[in-house]
Amino acid sequence: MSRQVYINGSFVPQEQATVSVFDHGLLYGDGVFEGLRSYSGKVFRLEAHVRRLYESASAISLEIPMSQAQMCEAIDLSVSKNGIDDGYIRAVVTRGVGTLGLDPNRCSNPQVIIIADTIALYPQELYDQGLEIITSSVIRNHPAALSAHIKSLNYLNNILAKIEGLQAGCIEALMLNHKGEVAECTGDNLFLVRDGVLLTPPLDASILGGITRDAVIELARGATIEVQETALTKDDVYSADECFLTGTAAEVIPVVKVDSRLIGTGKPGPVTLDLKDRFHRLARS
Ligand code: PXG
Repeated sequence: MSRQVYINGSFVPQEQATVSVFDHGLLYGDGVFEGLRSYSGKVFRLEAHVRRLYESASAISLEIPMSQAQMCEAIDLSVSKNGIDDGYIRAVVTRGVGTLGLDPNRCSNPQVIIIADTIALYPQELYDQGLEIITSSVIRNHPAALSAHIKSLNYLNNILAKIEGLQAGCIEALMLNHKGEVAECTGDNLFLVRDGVLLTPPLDASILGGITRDAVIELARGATIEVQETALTKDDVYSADECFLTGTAAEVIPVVKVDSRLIGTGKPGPVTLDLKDRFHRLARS
């Protein structure tokens, strides 16, 4: 189905929604993005996603030529115009057209693009039985090279880890940071359960501060589950009672095997299933 794509203030059929080959988003991955989700036509935590988009842009000195409120409106409008109920929305801001050189100051017209589409969900079986993942040999970018907090159009760090995961037959792969600590997966944050306590790497462990991660931490605390944001090692993962991932597309998904080792009983655990249900209800409330 042809979508109406928002591009720089207008909606155009997707076939006409194009960017220049001189756009630095294409030439250098110079830009930022967000992936959002709508449930029954309402975007989940829209303001938080838009805030993160603007923070990413600010971190790369990219000025988005509209306010956060206008961006929220444009995202809502993209969902309603396309008649999307349960969908996935991609908001992209590129540096715009420049020269064949790096200088971002030669780019003057950031491109603001919003695509609202249906969502391709992971098969139900993976939620029921849990995922198997591997640890990738590709570490997360050093924070002094490219902060994991910036959701930039350059996702090669994650894509290289994803390729390694896929080659091993896994749809997700765990990435460590430059200190050898657990960071996150290629497009999802990671949680463990140990002795009834929920553990997840802190924001300074080279992770993206996931919106789903925030929601799950709030839900756990609301359910009087203790949460600790703390540095974790691969051994903490292997010896955990439970493990799960969080992300906009995946929501909460159990992990039952890491690097061929069974986690806990090898079946999704009770805390994971409880939080998965709580998140499912929150997102659809
Ligand atoms: N870490 C990384 C590196 C991410 O890209 C998350 C964690 C989870 O964050 P949220 O805010 O979604 O809870 C992400 C975001 C995809 C896809 O198509 C997924 C993300 C980004 C881009 C594409 O699966 N996940």
